[in-house]
Amino acid sequence: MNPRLRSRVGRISDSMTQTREREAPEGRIERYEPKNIEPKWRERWEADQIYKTVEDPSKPKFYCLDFFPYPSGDGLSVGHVRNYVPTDVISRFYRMRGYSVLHPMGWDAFGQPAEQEAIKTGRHPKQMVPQYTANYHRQLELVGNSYDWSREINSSHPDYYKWTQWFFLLLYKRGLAYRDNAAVWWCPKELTVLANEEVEGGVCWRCGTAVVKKDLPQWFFKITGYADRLIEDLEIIDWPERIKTMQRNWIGRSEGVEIAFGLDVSGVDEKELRVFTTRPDTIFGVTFMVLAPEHPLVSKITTSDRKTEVEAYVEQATRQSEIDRLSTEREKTGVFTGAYCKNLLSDEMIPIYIADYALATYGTGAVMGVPAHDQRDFEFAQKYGLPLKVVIAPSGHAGQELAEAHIDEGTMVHSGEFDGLPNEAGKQAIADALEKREIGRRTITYRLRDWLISRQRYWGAPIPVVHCRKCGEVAVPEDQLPVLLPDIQNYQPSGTGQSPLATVKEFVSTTCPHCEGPAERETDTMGGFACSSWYFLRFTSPHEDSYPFDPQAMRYWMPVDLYVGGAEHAVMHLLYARFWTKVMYDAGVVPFKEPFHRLMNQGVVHAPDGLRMSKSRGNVITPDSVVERFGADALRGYELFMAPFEQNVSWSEDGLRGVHRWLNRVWQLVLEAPALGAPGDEAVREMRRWTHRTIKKATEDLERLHFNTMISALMEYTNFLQAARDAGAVDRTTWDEAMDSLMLMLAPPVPYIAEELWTRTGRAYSIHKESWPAYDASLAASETFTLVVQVNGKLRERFEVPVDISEEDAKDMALSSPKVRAHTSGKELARVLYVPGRLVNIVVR
Ligand code: ANZ
Ligand code: ZN
Repeated sequence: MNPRLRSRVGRISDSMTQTREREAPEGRIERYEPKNIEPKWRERWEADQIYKTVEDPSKPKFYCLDFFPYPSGDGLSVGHVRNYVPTDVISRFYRMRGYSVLHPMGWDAFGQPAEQEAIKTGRHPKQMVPQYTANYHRQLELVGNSYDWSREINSSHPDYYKWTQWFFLLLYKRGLAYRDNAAVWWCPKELTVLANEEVEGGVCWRCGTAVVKKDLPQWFFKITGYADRLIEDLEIIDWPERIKTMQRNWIGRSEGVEIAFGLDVSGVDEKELRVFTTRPDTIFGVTFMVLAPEHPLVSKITTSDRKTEVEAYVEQATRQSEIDRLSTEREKTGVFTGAYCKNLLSDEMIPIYIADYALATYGTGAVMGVPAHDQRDFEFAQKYGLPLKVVIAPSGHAGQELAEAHIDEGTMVHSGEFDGLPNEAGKQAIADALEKREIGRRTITYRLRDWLISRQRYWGAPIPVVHCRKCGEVAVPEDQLPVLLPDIQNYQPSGTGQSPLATVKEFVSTTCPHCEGPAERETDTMGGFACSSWYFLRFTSPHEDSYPFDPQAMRYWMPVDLYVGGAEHAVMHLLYARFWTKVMYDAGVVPFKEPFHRLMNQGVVHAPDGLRMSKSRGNVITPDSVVERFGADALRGYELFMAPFEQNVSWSEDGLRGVHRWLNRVWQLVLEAPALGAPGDEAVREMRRWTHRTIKKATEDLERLHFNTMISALMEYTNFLQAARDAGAVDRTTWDEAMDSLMLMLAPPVPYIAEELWTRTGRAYSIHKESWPAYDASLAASETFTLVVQVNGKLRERFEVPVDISEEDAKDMALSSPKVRAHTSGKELARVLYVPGRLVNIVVR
């Protein structure tokens, strides 16, 4: 909790103690008892279907979506609730403001996590999944979330995965799904393919056997074909900068040059060795060459006296994981092949080494070693006694001994005709020279690899392809979908590296859709990330059965306006879904390029001890236990109040109790009629000002997803009303206005108590069908000033803000304004300065 909030809570709980002492003896009013009201409303709302989606084309729409969960056997913790309650509050808020709101829920039920858990607990996933989803459903209803359950979807149902297969075919037809051999980890003892995560330090995590890389046919989606657009379109979406950066780095676009070095080894056909470099300006500083151990030239060029050593090195290197090999911490190792190549610009002969820090799958699999200007090369050269040649002079320090590589800018030296050029210009000059002599060409490489989608596993959507002896690979025609996942008892991985489906004769043998001759079905299934790459479309019309979605409904609802989930999905799901959407856009299936307009990552809730909640630590807090003791509203209120939405926080029982006490006070305040009379003008004005200011604050806070400050504003408002009531007479109109406003503002965050108080005070069921209260700007803005926002000295935005606005709020408002974001997004924030009472000055680079 930030210090500012803590001091507010301090004030609030002080006044709470006083109030409690005063109220205790009265006893006229029934106690606030969540257990007596929450189940009742839950049933009533459900029976009346008050949250059913209304698709009204005359209204603006708001599509508010949570990452659809994989329902695990442990059920939801209060950490998950931190994701689902805020989106529920937003959905309720937009509904009250007259929007058509789509707020659905469904289950990411296919894939490895479910299958793994089924194996562990000795059940069949088909029986296990419905139990788990039922429990999630129950818990989400318990906390009072307003989903339209008639739109519930489940990715493991045939009426869903039929369309996952349909999208596979769409990619296939567009040349974006293909089958190719890929090197995968293989355990020679268990005879099974292992995922990257299942290999630790070169051995199988289960049996400890040294693993090997094996070439097996696998299915891929060609996401690399979309690399540039996946980077470019980050500019048009409102996502956390952190996630955008992770995606950019994951795609890893590098502009550089591919350079040929001359090769003249007797008996070897290849006459050149190509490297990829982003630093052509350092070419005169090359003192060795490094090939990846898997490079196809290794076995050809190695001289006979080096063979034994080289083979031994290759053997152990291929067992290391890519992550280990790339680690900068690790000591560099390698071995000399005995062969040389020629630097065609300097005519020098360069010794060729192999080393595991060169990756076979990046660039050309070969690196030109420039120890003076690259740190990895520097360490390698130190270890193997290779010479250093400085070719970029650090300004003023030419010729000095280097303690580490000089990777920064400088002037070119010892580089022939290029001497004296600043190295940035030198990059271009050398690239030009290489291109002119046809020994190099400018090129772009990416870190991103094609998306490996096939799993030799049971619990997934079968890949809709058959293999025909005559026609080869044939796609299953759309009208034959779904390819049903057969019911089998032995669904465990087979140990042969093939999917368990391969043992099911009735499944495998089929006829070719093309020639009608005998054919065999593909037995691989799709990994779960295929299912989650389009589910947001399905929610727009989940019962449509002639197409993945109803195009009209899709056009009305999409794109998703607010998407909320954990940051751990930054480069998998969030990249895959963007890729599929672009493919759909190109195919004319959807009219937009990006599926999720705005993305937010909720903060993590840690256990009270500050550690991650986990079953093994036994520190998981469930919503069930909290609701049982304090009610769902206290749980919701506390989840919203505990910290800014995107900030991590530790669970605190005291914090929860504080919110519970506040709800008690609200209960008393609303139900205990004040002494009515004729107060003075000033008192009436003061109360109305508080009412309208609070509505304004709550409205703006919800628009900006500042749930914690919204709750604290409602707490302060409660304090004020209590004090005003206790101080003397209140007139009926002003009090009713205050009560209406208070309850209506409580409806999104704490829906049960809001409904109970609303109906108890004679207002008409249901408060959740009412409109959000409007505020009178002149009353609300009585004590405000115009806050000006500048970006790099230019005026970009103005706001009317309260005179006592905090520095933090002023900066937040400035930075979250769309007009300001248009000038800051994609750039680095160098400075944000607040001049109280005047302006926020933002400097970006
Ligand atoms: C010479 C050089 C000199 C390099 C220098 C850097 C600095 P990014 O920016 O990530 O794309 N490289 C090329 N292929 C590689 C491979 N298969 N495995 C490991 N490293 C490889 O990195 C590009 C740089 O990574 C390339 O530029 C190359 O080293 C190295 F002062 O070439 B450089
Ligand atoms: Zn055929």
